[in-house]
Amino acid sequence: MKAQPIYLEDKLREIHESGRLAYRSRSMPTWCPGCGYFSIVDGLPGALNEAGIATKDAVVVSGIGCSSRFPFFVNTYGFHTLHGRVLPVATGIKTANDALTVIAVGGDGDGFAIGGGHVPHAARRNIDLTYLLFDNGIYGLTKGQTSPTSAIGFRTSTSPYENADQPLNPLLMVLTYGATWVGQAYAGRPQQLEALIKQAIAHRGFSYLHILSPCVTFDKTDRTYQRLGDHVIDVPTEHNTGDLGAAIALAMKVESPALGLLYRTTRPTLADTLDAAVEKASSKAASGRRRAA
Ligand SMILES: Cc1ncc(C[n+]2csc(CCOP(=O)(O)OP(=O)(O)O)c2C)c(N)n1
Ligand code: SF4
Ligand SMILES: [Mg+2]
Repeated sequence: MKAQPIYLEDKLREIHESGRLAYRSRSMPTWCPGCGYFSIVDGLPGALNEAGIATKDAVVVSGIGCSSRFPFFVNTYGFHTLHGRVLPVATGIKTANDALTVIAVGGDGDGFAIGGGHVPHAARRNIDLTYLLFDNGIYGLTKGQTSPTSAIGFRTSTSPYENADQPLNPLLMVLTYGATWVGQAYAGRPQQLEALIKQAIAHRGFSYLHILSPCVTFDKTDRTYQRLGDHVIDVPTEHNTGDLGAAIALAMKVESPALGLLYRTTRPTLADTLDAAVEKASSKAASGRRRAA
């Protein structure tokens, strides 16, 4: 079949008419040209637009890192917090106003080094948040040190003789922590990434999307587009997304990262648990008043 030409004017008209630009702020991203994060800053507006979530009803919360500059570049409410503290702040926002769509974003360092102690609790309490984890396997903002997800053998300024530390497996961790929606995407596959962000947001409960993303400035050897592109696979069609054991087995295949939805289940959220506690306390107080009368 003959390839059809794509005209810039048509593409621009299509983008303007889609409505997704309403979710982009006037601040242009300050990331290095080619950084994987550009796919995510395009994907989240597309997903929010498709889902019909108004900009005033969404809050994007971040920690500190190149990834955590994200709230500046989207036209929603935003909160650029402290390094590693994205989840506690996001939890507070969601608990104060359950009507908001709260999206937590940040890097592998932010989420699994300094902030690593918060992830299990957000997952086990099933807080109705979406956590987009931008995993470039490096500390980008501070100019290229090893992170908890850096590969063995990776050379950086802090591992000049090759990194010898076993990397964490965040997917495996969140699955065992009790996350109720777990998926993986790759910045080099922007359409799939956008569709997965949309699904993650639609899930009621703690949804975790692990996004593999190259740092083109400080990593010329390991997590490059070339290498990731050669290794990623799709979640097999026969995979049962309700089977935790099967999801764990897939998450352990780190040599060929599986893209798509790994696991989904339903459980009461933190808001449900708090509402039930309020209900119990009110009926106890009412029966106390009846006894006193
Ligand atoms: C309390 C504290 N410790 C350390 C730092 C320095 N610091 C800023 S960002 C960062 C790591 C960023 O890496 P990551 O979260 O993976 O984000 P990326 O830049 O790769 O997107 C560090 C160590 C800081 N800002 N605050
Ligand atoms: S340093 Fe790396 S992670 Fe940071 S903006 Fe540049 S390419 Fe992206
Ligand atoms: Mg990083």
